[in-house]
Amino acid sequence: MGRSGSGIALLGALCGCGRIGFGPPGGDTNRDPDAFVGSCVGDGTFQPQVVYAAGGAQDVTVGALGGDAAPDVVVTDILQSHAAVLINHGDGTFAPPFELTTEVNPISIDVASIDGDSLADIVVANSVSSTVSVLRNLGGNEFAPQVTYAAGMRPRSVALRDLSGDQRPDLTVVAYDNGMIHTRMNDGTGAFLSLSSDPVGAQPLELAVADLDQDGDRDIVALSAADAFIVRLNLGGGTSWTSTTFTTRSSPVHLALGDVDGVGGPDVIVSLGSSEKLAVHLNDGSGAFGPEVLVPAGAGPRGVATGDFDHDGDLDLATARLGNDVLSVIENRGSEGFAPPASYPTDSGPGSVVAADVNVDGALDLVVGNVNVGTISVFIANCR
Ligand SMILES: [Ca+2]
Ligand SMILES: [Ca+2]
Ligand SMILES: [Ca+2]
Ligand SMILES: [Ca+2]
Repeated sequence: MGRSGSGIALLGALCGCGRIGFGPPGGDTNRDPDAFVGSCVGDGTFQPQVVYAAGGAQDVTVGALGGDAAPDVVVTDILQSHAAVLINHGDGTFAPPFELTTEVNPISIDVASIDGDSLADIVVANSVSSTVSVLRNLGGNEFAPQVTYAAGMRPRSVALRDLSGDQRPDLTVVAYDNGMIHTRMNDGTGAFLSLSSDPVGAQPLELAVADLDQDGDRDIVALSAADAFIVRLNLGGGTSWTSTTFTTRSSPVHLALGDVDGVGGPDVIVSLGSSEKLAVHLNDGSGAFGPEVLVPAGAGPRGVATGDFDHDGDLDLATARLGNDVLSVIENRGSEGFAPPASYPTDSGPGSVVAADVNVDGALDLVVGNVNVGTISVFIANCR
């Protein structure tokens, strides 16, 4: 990785917010670089990809599906209408996938335990069917047949996160065709209640959930194809919300949240599909976001992940670059801004990326979904 290259100190110039660059999170013990449990201190670089056939890879995520600490991988196959699970052997290598039937055009996936046990369950948004499939994990790599719920017109992105505060994850989708956000609350047993609906801007592409105003409950960001993102602040209980629209640059395609400057809570990171940039919008601490700071990423960025890959206490960025068949890792250099991207070859058509410590050695690894060929690329972190 080009640690000796010139940093890109552009935040002060473009953001106008009075900071020179992305500073380290001073005093933030939650991100203490010594707070890992394994023996590996990542150096910010990665081994070459290890490719696994997955049957499809429209979207990829990770979760504790197998009951141990090693994250397993779940993908959706948008053409064959199934999800597929790749169980981690425990060392960051993966068993062949097994398939779980969904409805038509599963486009987005998330995992969490919906019923309070230790096994993560799966939810999938089915675009053409306009439903969400819930796939309950029975243990032993067995899943119950899908239970489906109506989910608006062409749901595009799904999240499984607690919004009400009862520690049971609730179901939220954004529906592309009619610009709505829909939520179904978890009844406490893993079943979902009636559909609530609110406008969320034209052609919503993706949603992400985090506590944006740092008041203890989870809020929502929805990315709109109309060059904007919509911030919905939870006023309590997940039933009453404020909604504010922020403008970003053209051709937004994917969204991530992460506190890249170490202050003010989670910031918004948007990948700009037809440019060579990521747009970072800093959170002022109240869930309001500043103008974009453009971070060079290389051509055609799609999915974005955040993580402290070099263990220096700040969040770095990774993006799957669909047109170039590479994963780019972008080091956060604190007050010097972001380093030029370091790129690693993937399989054909990388569209999504997720960070997780798949070999359980203490350093975050990266898993990329390659949509053209239905494979995943696993990048194991190098240790210092
Ligand atoms: Ca909140
Ligand atoms: Ca921040
Ligand atoms: Ca870092
Ligand atoms: Ca690792």
